[in-house]
Amino acid sequence: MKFIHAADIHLDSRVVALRSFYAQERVCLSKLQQRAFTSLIDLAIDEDVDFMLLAGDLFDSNWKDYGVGLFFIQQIKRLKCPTYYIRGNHDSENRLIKSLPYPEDFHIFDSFKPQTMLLDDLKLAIHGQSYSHYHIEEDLAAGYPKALPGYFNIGLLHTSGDKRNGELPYAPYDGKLLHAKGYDYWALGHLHQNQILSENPAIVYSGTLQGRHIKETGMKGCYVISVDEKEVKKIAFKRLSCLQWEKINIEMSSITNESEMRQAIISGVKKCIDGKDVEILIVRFFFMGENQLKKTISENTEHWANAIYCWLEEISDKKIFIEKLIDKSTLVQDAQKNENPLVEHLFKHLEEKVVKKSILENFSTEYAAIKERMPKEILDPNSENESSEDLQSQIKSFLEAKFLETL
Ligand SMILES: [Mn+2]
Repeated sequence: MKFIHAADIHLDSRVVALRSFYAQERVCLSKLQQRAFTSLIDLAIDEDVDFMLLAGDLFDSNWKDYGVGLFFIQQIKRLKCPTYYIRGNHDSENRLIKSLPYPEDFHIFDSFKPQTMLLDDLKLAIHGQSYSHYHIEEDLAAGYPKALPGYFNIGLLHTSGDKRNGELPYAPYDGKLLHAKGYDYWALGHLHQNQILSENPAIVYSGTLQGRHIKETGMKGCYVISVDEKEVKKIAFKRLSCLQWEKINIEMSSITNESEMRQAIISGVKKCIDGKDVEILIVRFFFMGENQLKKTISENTEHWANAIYCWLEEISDKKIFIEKLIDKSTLVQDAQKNENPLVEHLFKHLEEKVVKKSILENFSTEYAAIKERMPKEILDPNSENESSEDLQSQIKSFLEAKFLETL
């Protein structure tokens, strides 16, 4: 017997994460989500699995139109095997208002009590419970029945993890109790990173099919599980993502010119793509350590971003995008200047993620010029706008020079 365990597909999520400022071409991430799902169905057909499990968050929220539902049904109908699905927090019963008639072989678990579905010819029992609403704080697994003797028992569960790891918001389970149920395989959903928590019984998070933002780095996909004589023989990870998010650190202490920067960038990117079948790579670069260059990276982000695009053209025909450049390096001369306690005090305020209006206004002429070019949300101290960090760093360098002149 062979089956697929997938979860957290978030099929309808509108993913716009790339800043068009840098990118020469925009990537339509939602189309790529659909491609990853098509690959999942292709895999199920190629592997000739007996059934497929979807452990929640198949959809991100109520569909904005029926397009995503029709796409899903068209794909799921290609399968020659049944699919078993529990709703998670994102696609809980009260959140998905729109619906379509699903194929007969697509089975959804109840949300008001645990339910067991049997496939007698495979001697298979699947236990599960859907989410009725977004926040389920109770331990759903505690209510699941004991393993059915003589059957291969699977628990389908959408959960943020083991209670013993602290306060967890979504149906946390008790690890001991999970073992005590006597199941053979626990198919978990909710965490987007694939991981095998235990082998006997198998307790497994499949992760998402494809990362949607920079917090979801690395390869994503699903597991194909082979069972023989009611025993799990193999849990094989299959990559399904066509795009990959990565974070790359560039150590600035050994870079003294552009050519060395080029080498560092190229070798960092090569490590991410060499030997991997990545079609699209989206990178966030972090510049760390002591900056030997005359200027900070953030003083000339546009130049560096475009220089990186030129270097990447040389090494790969893959599509590589810069998600963001984050400068955490310190200029060597900065370190000397900062010995002045007054300057240090000023910088401390600026680094507090809030542009202190009162301080800035002491430099009213210079500040007025910057302010003109500043997006409104940056000036709002409650804003969480991501570009504010870059901008603050630019302001910091500019003010540093001006401030030292006045001493
Ligand atoms: Mn979830």
